[in-house]
Amino acid sequence: MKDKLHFNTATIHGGQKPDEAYGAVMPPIYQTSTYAQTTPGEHKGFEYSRTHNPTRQALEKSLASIESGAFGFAFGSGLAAMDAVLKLLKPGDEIISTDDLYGGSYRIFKKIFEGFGLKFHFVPMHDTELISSCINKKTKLIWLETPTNPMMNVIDIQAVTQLVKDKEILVAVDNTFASSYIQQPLTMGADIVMHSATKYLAGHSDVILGALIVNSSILAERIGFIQNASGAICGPMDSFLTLRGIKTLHVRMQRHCENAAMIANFLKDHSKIEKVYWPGFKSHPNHLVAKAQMKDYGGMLSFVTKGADYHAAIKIIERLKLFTLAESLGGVESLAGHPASMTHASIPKDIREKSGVVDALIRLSIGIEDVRDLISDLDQAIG
Ligand code: P1T
Repeated sequence: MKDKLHFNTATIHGGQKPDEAYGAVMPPIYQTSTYAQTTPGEHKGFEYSRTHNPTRQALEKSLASIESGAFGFAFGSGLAAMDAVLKLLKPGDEIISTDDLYGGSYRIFKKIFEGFGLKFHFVPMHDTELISSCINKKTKLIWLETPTNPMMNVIDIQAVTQLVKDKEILVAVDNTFASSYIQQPLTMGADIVMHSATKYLAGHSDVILGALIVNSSILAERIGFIQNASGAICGPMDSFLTLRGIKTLHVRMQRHCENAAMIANFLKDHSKIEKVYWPGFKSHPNHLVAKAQMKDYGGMLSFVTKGADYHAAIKIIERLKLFTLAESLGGVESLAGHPASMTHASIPKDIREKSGVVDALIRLSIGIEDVRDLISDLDQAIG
């Protein structure tokens, strides 16, 4: 058998083996904080669950496998995973980040780590010259989200990694919106992949969890140290749920993508809709990059109503019946969100509007229901 599994096999078997105690096919939920030692330092490889836990370890091996990486780390949330990446840096270091990103990511950058002496530059990353113009000797990290939340901009990962190839600058990719099914940034030269596994990886809106995946053993050692020293780990039950979610990632993603494509086209042709943001359209400014870099175009899209009318947008959201108005994304059920007042409210209005997050913008996370029911719900809500 080949060493490297195809993706649809890696989701189910990658890094997994039946449990050694009783042969359980799914790793048991090892709900324990500590492990018996026969004499100090003599044990079965586990001492304390902040450091290692067998259920979390099974998930971490799965994460590494589906991202084509060597080492996976699981955290209590996507933001806890980001926090660990930022702790690789020191005061005075500079970070270049995409200007269109999850509001909570912007908040941890500006409201937490800026206070510890890190400096952030936010730039639209489709323009590599703009990125270059921000690079200096203090630059230590490039943070990119692609597709971006919520404007669905697509950033050329390889172009960014090429830009810093000979420099000591880490490239980290937040792969939450695409999921490992659609793209694997480590294969494009990125150093770190981050996930809010809360979303597509877990896939059922029942867990909050974050992930980091890397190839370098030096980086893995540093991240492992931070994970244990700062302690923002996830529990065994959440590890189990995420592992179970990953096993169906490929089949769920196929349906998310199919449904989103049909809904994007339905909205594009609708007389009351001004603009639809979805990278599968030939007219999308980054369509060619998306086509080359992504296996499919994902399950997320955003749109604005004609005349960019805030009240019309809110009415649509309130009239939706199948789509639930809620934060988050990537679960089997369809959700609608109002980024300006919900997920991106922590970004000052003038800054978020510059990247397109206007008050009339609606974001949809397309689930895996029958697309005919989703379209009819949108149709009645738009009116
Ligand atoms: O919620 P948490 O697991 O901590 O993940 C944070 C996060 C990081 N990166 C991206 C791209 C995200 O979308 C998120 C969380 N986003 C939402 C809750 C949302 O509705 O957009």
